[in-house]
Amino acid sequence: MDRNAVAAAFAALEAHRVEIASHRVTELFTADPGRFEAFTARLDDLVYDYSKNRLTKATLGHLFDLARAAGVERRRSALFAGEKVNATEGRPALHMALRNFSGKPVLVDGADVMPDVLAERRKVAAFAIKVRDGDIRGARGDIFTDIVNIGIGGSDLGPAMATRALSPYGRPELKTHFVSNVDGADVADVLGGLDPARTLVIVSSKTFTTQETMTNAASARAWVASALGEAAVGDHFAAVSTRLDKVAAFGVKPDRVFGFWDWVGGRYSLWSAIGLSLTIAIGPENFEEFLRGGFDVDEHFQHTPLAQNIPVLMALIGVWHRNIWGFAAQAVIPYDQRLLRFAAYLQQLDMESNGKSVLRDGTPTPRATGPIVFGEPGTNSQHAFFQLLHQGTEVTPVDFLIAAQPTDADEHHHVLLVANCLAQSEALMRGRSEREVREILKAQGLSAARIDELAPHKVFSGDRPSSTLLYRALTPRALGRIVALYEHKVFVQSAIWDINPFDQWGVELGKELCGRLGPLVAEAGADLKGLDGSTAGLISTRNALLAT
Ligand code: G6Q
Repeated sequence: MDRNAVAAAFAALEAHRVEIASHRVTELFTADPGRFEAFTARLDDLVYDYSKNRLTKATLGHLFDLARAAGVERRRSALFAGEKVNATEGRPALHMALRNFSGKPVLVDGADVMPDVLAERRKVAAFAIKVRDGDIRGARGDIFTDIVNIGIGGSDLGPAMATRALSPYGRPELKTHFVSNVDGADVADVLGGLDPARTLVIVSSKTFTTQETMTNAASARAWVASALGEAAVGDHFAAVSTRLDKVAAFGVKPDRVFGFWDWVGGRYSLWSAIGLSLTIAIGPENFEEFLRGGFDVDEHFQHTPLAQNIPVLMALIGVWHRNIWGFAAQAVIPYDQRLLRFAAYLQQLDMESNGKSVLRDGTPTPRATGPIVFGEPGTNSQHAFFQLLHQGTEVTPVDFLIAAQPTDADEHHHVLLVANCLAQSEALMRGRSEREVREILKAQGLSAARIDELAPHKVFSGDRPSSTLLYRALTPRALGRIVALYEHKVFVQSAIWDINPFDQWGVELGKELCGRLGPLVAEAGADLKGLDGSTAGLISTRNALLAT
């Protein structure tokens, strides 16, 4: 990366912002009838419309200069070549190998990982088919009706998000549940409604040491053992991990242990055996379609020129908003109830990857990095936080996601859903001027005094940026594409900001302090000396509450 060239590209963008700040996006549409075509990019039936953002061809020119100065293409080559791009952990980030259908090898330390990847995928598929067909059953011979995935973070969010998203591809007689929180209410609420004789528990943990997962797995193990006997445990558990030694110690049968590799980061592991619960839910063929969607995007990302490259465009527009306009947050609003967990999934992908304050060389970042990501499906979010998006003092760019057609849902509902989605992005862009408000109120017959009173409250500034991802339907392949688009978007932004998106040291301190506080919380008379006043005070107060 040429830091001077990057600084110069940022300076050029700053100057350019001043030039275009006076143009409203609606004026840009009036001036250019071809704006929609010019500012959309396509990947098969998926369309990325970024025309409602305040930008022009000149803006894109400056952004591509920035991408080149930051060496985005070189970083992309390093990523796909298996270089140790995760330097602080000394690892490559090769989740793309898990969805590689090119037939070409993927090398890690000079060895092709594809034979192992394909063998593990076959093993997962065979196990999933046997569970779905009732060839693998519980200890008493019952067909499994419920699958419980126990995991957290990357070992939970991806499978939970995708299983919900692709529920029409599942079978009603086979339900999937997710337990993640160390809060005992989570495991109790899920297991409370299930019959242990018909339940298969999958313990998903890359490290097989994570406190939450190990605690929940032990509770689930005790639940099975107390209902069916200790000897039944092996028939009701499977595990996914990179630490096969630790899994064996837990007592899972060796042929029910599925592995992956340390070059797959937790938040990128949905494509690996961590997708076991999803594979059982939707079947191996649909899971492969999901993988193919990811591969479509890997090919697109590697071989499409920057100007039509969707993850590159998503990333650059994000940088334009974050660094040049200073917008601190990014909303993601799927108009799809089955993408209920998508924002949570994306929060981890984006905020754990790019929530960093030092460059790859350990020096402080000169500019803002990852935004705060949040969201909820539309239309529900319209009735909750959209007020702030339309009239609040913070401008928050929005990504809308919408399918052209419903999957297994009513057509009439879907027309209303699409209309709502488009109405919101239109409203954010157009706004409503005071003059328009006054005309409307006058036409309604309001008095001049009442119009004066109400008008300021009904004004919308407009020019609030949004992009829309439109795809034919939320199929496994479409979901694979959407997930991989965001993965590469986050990667491109990390390249521009020169940060390591593949580590997550920020989650370690709390874990370490929890290890120290655990015994102090557990033991009523523990010596609290050395703790800060608040922490010690809260422990003592809790003890007092427990004693009364
Ligand atoms: C993801 C993170 C983190 C991880 C969880 C679970 O990138 O590494 O969210 O997935 O902490 O870890 P285990 O899979 O090791 O239990």
